[in-house]
Amino acid sequence: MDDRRMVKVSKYLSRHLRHDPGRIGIELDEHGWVDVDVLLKALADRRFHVTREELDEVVARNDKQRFAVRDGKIRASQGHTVAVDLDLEPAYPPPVLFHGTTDRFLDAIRDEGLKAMDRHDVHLSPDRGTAVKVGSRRGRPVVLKIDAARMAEEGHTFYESENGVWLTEYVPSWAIGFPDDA
Ligand code: HQG
Repeated sequence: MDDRRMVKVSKYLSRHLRHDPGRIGIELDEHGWVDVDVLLKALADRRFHVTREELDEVVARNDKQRFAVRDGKIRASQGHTVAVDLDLEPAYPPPVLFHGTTDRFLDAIRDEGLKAMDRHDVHLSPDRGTAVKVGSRRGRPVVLKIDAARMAEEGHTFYESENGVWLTEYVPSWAIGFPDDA
C-alpha cells in the first residue's frame, strides 16, 4: 500500500474509532473495541473498501501505532472523544514529559493549566520531538515541559496508552515549564 492510501485509511479509522462510530453505523463496546469484520463491512457499505490485509498493514505500519487488534477486534489506542474506558492501569510516569501546543493557547494555559478539552485526557509525550510534531498541527509549535514526577507525588494519576502516549486528566500550571521566549 502506498503512503497516501495508508494515511487515508488511518484518518478514516481514527475518525470513526475515536469520534464518530455512528456515522458509519458501528458501535464500540465499553472499552472501545469493534469486530474487525463488522468494521470492514461498514466501510464497504459506505463504498470505502478496505481488505483485511490492508487493515492489518495499517495497524502494523502506522507511524504512531494508533490502533490495536486483539481477538478479532480493533480499537484506537487513545485520542477518543466518545465515552470509552480504555481500561489502562495507572503507571508511574517518566520524571519529565512534554506537551506540544501553539502560541495562541499559552495565556489560557498559564491561567488554567492544561485541560483535556474535547478528549478524555491531556496527551503528553516522553520525547520533545513528538511534542514538536503535535504542536505543529496548530501553528508555530511551542513545547511545554511537564514536571510529571512532582505531579505524581502530589497524587495525579498517569496512564500510558498502548502506543506510548502518556495520559492524565489535568496538568496544573505549577507543573508546566514554559520556554523562555514564550
Ligand atoms: C490546548 C494527535 C487553551 C492543547 C496528537 C491542544 C496527540 C488549551 C488543544 C493527540 C488548554 C487540544 C492529542 C487551555 C490545553 N486553554 N488551550 N487551558 N489546555 N489546550 O487535539 O494534545 O495524530 O485535543 O495544548 O499527536 O494537540 O490524532 O490535543 O493544543 O497525541 O493520533 O488545546 O492527537 O494524535 O487539542 O493532540 P487536542 P493535542 P493523532
